[in-house]
Amino acid sequence: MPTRRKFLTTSAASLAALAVGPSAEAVALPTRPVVGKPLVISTWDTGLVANLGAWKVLSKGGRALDAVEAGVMVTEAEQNCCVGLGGNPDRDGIVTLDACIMDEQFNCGSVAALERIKHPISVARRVMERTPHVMLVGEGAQQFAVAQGFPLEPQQLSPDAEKAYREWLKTSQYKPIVNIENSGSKKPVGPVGGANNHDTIAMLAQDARGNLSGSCTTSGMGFKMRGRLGDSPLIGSGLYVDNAVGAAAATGQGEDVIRIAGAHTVVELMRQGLAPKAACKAAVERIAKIKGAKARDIQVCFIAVSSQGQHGAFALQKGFSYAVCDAQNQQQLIQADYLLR
Ligand code: SD4
Repeated sequence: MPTRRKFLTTSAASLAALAVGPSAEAVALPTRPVVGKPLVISTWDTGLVANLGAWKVLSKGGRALDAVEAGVMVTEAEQNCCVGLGGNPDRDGIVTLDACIMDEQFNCGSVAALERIKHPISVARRVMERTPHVMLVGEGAQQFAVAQGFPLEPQQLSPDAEKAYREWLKTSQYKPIVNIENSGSKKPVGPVGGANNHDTIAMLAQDARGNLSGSCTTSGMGFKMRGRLGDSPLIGSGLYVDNAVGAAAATGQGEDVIRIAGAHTVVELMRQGLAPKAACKAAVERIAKIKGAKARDIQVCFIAVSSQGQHGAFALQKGFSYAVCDAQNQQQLIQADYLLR
């Protein structure tokens, strides 16, 4: 492990202190390593609690696909979080959600611009498993979700989103904030610091059989144009899994992740022999080169896991953290290395 990385290792007990609402129930991690290599990593500090949801599946020998769905569902259900229906709306005041999921056999599913559904990740999985398609958007995605038995939630903003939207309406300027996730503009959630301000969670898992899967779910950039999609629901941009090579996922300025088909690029770089962190770094460098001086206005971050179970991450700017849970090290929040000094 590079010495520059600062590790924050927390026990399951101290993670209980992070608990917010019913979704953040503490899970006792096994005291002995589980046979094989279960591992889950996810973006930002909210990943710590989400990883526990995934760990419930992985620690019982469950499938990586089930783990990455269960893990991000924890965050989607969080009332006080920007991921899911608690997130910031588009500029018309409507929350629209994007999500995708991919398994170890190149099966994938996605929904985008989905309204009033609490668990877009589960709808994405249904698209994967129960339709001949990969992606459903907007009204069609919602119709499918309802037909599959997902309840329609009320169309209303969370108190925090309502407040943020009213504030935004004063200028109506679309100006994404670098590291909004860690800006502290919302209530701090616990001893790891940071703020409950995430609009996205991406998660990658490897199960005891060595199979990889990934998920990504978001309310997208706050106050975006109506109909705007970012990288998060796009297989190859926000998420990609090739079981023989590795898995990667992105968070940050979606437009710039899309420009380089980010997650797929990271996986292809691993295929060429780069370790996960080096592959993430090379992808970030590609974006920085494209953006030039404007790179300082954005944040882009990648996480990756190789088929051998190594993990790594890299960000354009300081301030990105990712959460890791494995049988050996228990829970860690790792401050990712970054390019712009
Ligand atoms: C998007 N990539 O919609 C998402 C936003 C994000 O941290 O990841 N923010 O562009």
